[in-house]
Amino acid sequence: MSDSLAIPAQPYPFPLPPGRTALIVIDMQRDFIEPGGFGAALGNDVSTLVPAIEPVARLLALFRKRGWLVIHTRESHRPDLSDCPPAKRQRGKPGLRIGDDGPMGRILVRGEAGNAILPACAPIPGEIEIDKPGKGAFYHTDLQTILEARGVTHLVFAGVTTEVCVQTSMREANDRGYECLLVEEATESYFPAFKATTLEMIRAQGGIVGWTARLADLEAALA
Ligand code: C5J
Repeated sequence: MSDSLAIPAQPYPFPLPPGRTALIVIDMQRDFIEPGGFGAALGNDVSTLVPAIEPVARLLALFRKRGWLVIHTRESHRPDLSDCPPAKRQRGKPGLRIGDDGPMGRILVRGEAGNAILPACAPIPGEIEIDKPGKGAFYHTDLQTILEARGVTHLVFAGVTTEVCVQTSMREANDRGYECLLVEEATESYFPAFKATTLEMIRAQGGIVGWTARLADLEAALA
């Protein structure tokens, strides 16, 4: 692809075509990153996700500066929970289940305070916001229609958590023919070992799911 930039990445440089690349930021929500949300209700130490905030904000600045497409997702359910299968609501033994009242409103429900994206990573006018009832960004959403309408072929991924919603979305995108790059510092997991393993899984076997790159390398390539 002659008009593409070569981004230093693993397992080999990622070809980034400027007019056809979008940033997709997965679930940088209070429900996952702040105490009192869904992540904490599941017994996780939510502070493990905090290191992703600043790199995600830098990535947003990078794409905004160039006027490139930015998409944000939120894992969320309708207030009547009609899009939340019982298998999802009842899984595990959380302190609070999806739909229960928590300190930031109803857990993982659309429009509640806890469901919002953190101010540091919040969408600005013109950016696309996708509410998704599943882990994957394509499941029961119009993401693919939006990408096709814009002629997007390459996706740069960031967000939380690495091995759940980020990896699921990246695999969905890979199966749909998108070239996918995950920015290493701009994603975190409640389990550091899961993050490390997910990065390895993505880029193993010649990039079976996609590529991973350091934020500084992407910033330098786009400078
Ligand atoms: C989880 C997510 N971990 N956004 N959601 O349940 O990764």
